[in-house]
Amino acid sequence: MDKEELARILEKIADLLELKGENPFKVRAYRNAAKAILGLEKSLEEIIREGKLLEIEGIGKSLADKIEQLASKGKLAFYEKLKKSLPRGLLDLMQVQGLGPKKVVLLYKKLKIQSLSGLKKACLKGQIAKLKGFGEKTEKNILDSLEHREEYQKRHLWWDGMEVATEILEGLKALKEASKAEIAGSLRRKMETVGDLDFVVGSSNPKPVMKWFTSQPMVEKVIAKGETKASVKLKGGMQADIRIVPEHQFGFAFCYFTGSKEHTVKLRELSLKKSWSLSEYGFEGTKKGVVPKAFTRKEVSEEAIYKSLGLSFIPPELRENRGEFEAAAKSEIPSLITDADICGTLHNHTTSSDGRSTLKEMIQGAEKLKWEYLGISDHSKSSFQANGLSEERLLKQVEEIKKINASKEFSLYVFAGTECDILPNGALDFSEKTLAKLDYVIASVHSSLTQDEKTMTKRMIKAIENPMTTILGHPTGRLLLEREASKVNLLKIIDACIANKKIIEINGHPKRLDMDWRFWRAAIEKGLLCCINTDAHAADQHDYFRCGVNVARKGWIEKKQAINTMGLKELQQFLKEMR
Ligand code: DGT
Ligand code: CA
Ligand code: CA
Ligand code: ZN
Repeated sequence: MDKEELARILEKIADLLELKGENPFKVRAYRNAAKAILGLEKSLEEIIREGKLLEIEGIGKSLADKIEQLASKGKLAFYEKLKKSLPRGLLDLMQVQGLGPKKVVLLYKKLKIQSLSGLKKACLKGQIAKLKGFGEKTEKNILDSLEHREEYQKRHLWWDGMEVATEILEGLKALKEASKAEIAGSLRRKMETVGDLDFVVGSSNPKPVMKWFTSQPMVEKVIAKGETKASVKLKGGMQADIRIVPEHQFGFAFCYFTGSKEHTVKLRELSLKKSWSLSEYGFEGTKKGVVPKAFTRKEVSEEAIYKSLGLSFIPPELRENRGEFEAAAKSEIPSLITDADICGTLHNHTTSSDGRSTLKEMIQGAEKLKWEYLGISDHSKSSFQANGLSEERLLKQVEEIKKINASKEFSLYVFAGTECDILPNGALDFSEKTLAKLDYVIASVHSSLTQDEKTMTKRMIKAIENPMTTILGHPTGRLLLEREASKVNLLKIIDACIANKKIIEINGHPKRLDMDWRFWRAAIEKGLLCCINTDAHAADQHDYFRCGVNVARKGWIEKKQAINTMGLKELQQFLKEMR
């Protein structure tokens, strides 16, 4: 068992104990243990062997024994018994936003609700609103939350999809019968979430390719299988589609299955203007038009397809029918930012707040990417759930960073910053005097996320107008497939940032991708700059910058529009001028 799995079980035990109304200290001990174990660098075996469990606050002999049993046997009688003592669905109910253990127990006792479907039925009948302590607003929120959950379950984060798809792609590429194999669909377009994974293969011998795809170890069930197309359900719940085409049709199929649907519909319209009919197989002549020889029976690249329609190449990220055709017709497709343009990131946490890697580990992780700098931005004091830093601890960290820079121990430079809470009234969590001692300030909302749009917008604009603010962090607070965005007028926020010469972050954490790519093109045209960050909470999360770059590319952003493409000297000067 690995640490993550163990921590998950400990959290479940805590949930169950809470449902049973157990002593809060006991419940907290399990939650603390889960968090503490995740935070330790060593493997679970080492932690146990070295007796580190007992050093964790709140872990006594009996809890340590249970953890050891779980770790060694993968099972725990206490946990099995606990699970059996309560209806299974109650834990699911705990996942619904706004339902804590007390409310879940009440719903069970009063209305015998013990499943998500039961909860939905009761909402639709208006039974929840009538319960004491619930009311109509709560009922509406529960119903919304249930509906979102259903939507969330149909999709996956791009990062997770990519991890699975990369493995499958490697398998396909290794087949000698597959002369070409690529990832298509929303994954290739770098959408923030994906419904399924799409593969296109060029092959003159599809049979063995199909056989491998439908019987690879990751497949749980074959949903559909023909000679050239198939759909499978993978272990872990994702679905994957494959299309195998003759090699010379690969370019057309690749383009068609990359989509988006809106984009390919427009491509087809443009083809018809030339009197050609476009499909996944190629151009076909119509009554009025004949397809030039160059497009038949010979391999045609995507570039050539766009060129034949009078368009410059459209990068997959822009294929959403949101102005890319007009730009491509005028050869005005921007040269989009790339991973290689990034010189460092500024939104990073350490063990001083809720990160899992120490300051030095975070730096070492960033060095592997050959960055020139890294900015540290731990949480501020009001984020007590994230162990936010007091003024005193923050200033100590600033000193530590100064020492590290002076020591030349690392090849990259460390900026001292903070992720400062924007309090419910729009004030920042630290005084101006304290903030002035930092290289930069990321201002973010972490509390009162459900304020109404007007209040939230005003609150954030106040923070943007604060002269100490440098960057606005994750503007909507959304957690993809988990929590909806806060209500905020982003157009007003963008204008306020431009007027006050402030930066908006592209938070590249796979769950956030906030501000959303759909807002960036217009914002950039008005003069807004972005900073591509990762919100890394561990040294192995620096790689999330790739997700941030995805968002930037989907937002038509070029290198010069992201401040962290500047070299060290230039960025130092830039940040100084912003203070
Ligand atoms: P997803 O899976 O919901 O994240 O989104 P996509 O874009 O990957 O959609 P998917 O997997 O249904 O299909 C992949 C691509 O295949 C899609 O982007 C465009 C093309 N495609 C699929 N169905 C149609 C269709 O009915 N008409 C057209 N024009 N293209 C289609
Ligand atoms: Ca798809
Ligand atoms: Ca598909
Ligand atoms: Zn944050």
